[in-house]
Amino acid sequence: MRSLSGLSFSLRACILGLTLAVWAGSAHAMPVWLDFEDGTPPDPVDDFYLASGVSFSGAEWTSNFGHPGSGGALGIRAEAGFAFSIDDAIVAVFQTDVTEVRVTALNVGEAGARIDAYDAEVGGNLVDSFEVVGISQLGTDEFFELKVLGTNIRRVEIYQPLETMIDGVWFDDFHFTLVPEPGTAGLMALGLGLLAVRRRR
Ligand SMILES: [Ca+2]
Ligand SMILES: [Ca+2]
Repeated sequence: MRSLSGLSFSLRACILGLTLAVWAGSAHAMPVWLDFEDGTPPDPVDDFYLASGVSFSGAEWTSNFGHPGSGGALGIRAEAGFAFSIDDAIVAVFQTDVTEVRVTALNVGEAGARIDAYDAEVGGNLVDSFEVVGISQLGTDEFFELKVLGTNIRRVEIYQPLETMIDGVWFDDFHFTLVPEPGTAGLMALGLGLLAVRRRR
């Protein structure tokens, strides 16, 4: 087998670039955590976290009222109110693909709480879903972490799957893991590879 030093400069640069591209794609998945402590109830969340890679619709800030499961003073709820259906779901659209989404659901009772993950900003295929139902009617102080996994999640919808008039829920601590755009990561890695080869000459 030929040694690496026997290969041409451009081939070495190419190998290094490809190696770095693989490394960048696997190692640079970026976890993001929104604690919702930086808003004002009852403002809509909308594009407040766009710089973090996500935009919301149908969501507004709420007090956590000190309930167990709270991460700090504030969380989010549906703009339709604490009790809401899929028609008024909280929708989060990600700027790039994400691999994992987690959110804490507070005071989950008989109407439950559910998260659906899709592979497109609108429509698309259902990638994963997670549903919980509380033990008591109102679910006071019952909280759960909802979690969905996939390779290409672009949107999640969060709602109460079972309709009742009085059991409300709200949410806190929204986590997701961003996957870097392959094009960007690959170009960056190729650039780094060429720089590394130049420095070695
Ligand atoms: Ca919080
Ligand atoms: Ca409830």
